[in-house]
Amino acid sequence: MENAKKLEAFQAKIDADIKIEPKDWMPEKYRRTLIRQISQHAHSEVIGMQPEGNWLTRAPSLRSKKILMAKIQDEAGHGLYLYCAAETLGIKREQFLEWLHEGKAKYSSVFNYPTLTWADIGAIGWLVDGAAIVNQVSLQGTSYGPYSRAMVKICMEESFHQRQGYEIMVTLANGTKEQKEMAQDALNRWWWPSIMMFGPHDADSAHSNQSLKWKIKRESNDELRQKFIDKTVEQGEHIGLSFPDPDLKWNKSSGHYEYGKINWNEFWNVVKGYGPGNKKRLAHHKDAHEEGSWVRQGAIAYAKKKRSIQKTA
Ligand code: FAQ
Repeated sequence: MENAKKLEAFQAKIDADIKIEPKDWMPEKYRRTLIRQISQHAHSEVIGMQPEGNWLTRAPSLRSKKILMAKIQDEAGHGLYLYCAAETLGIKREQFLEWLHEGKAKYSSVFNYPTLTWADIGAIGWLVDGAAIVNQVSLQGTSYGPYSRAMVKICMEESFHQRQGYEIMVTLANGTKEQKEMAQDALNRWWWPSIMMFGPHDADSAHSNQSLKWKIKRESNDELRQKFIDKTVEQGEHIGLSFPDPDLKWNKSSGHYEYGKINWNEFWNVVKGYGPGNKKRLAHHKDAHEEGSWVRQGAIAYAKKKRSIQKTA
């Protein structure tokens, strides 16, 4: 009875758009859903540095190298905000990493694809960050306070990322025949994985109904996917690129683009760990974590020392 009353009050708060804060009462399933989603989001930001990091030493100019380096550092920062937001739900960061390394936690499917040419860096910024922004702008309105506030800061940086990617695509599309072909090839390979980022269709989405009711998610997977497609197709066509979907067409009466069938077998295969880069991405993360242990030990020792000096001062 007590619990039913608490649940009712909780839902009333959500319905009134009042943010839920870490010390507020929340249903255990709400807490678990947030832990899953926010930590997976954080892992995506961190693992997402790998495909781009692959091109840091081969960026075609000092300018493009500086911009890419700044962008990748931003992604690390996003991961850290998100781990902090997830930690407010009572789980330690070490646990999140353990779940990731054991394959119990996911990260976005899109980061399991390889970056074969410099144009892929353009395609990631334009498409992957473009898709991420659509999702994250929506998540600014999520009901959990720390997640919502992290999203506000992240979105400001993410729009710069999308522009740096599009700028690379514009330059290549207006360059030599070979450069334009490179841009087209990158779009061909990244278009479908970017669309898949939004997750399964609404009818097959296990968590959407409850997450929408609790306003953890503010729009459904399909609504967000459609928004992304509607705004991105024009950008591609504007620079003379074509999309690898023969069924993509503008529907005047709905005011949206129609698109072809998504290959869900490919999506689930990647999600389950059998994509082109899953093993490599995870192995690299484990190695980097191991190699960085001396930094963590040093930081902890420094913090302890500082605390003890402050106590005695
Ligand atoms: N990849 O019931 P739903 C970025 C899983 S950040 C892998 O619809 P939900 C920045 C899902 O976890 C990109 N797994 O799930 C950047 C669930 O499995 P589970 C990351 C996926 O949570 C750019 C199952 O399928 N953004 O890119 C995927 O309600 C460039 C059923 O699905 C976020 O994480 C997928 N794509 O909706 C960084 C945004 N989709 O957990 C570097 C926050 C679904 O029960 C470079 N997350 N699954 O085992 C969300 O908005 C949601 O979690 C969704 C999925 C929309 C991803």
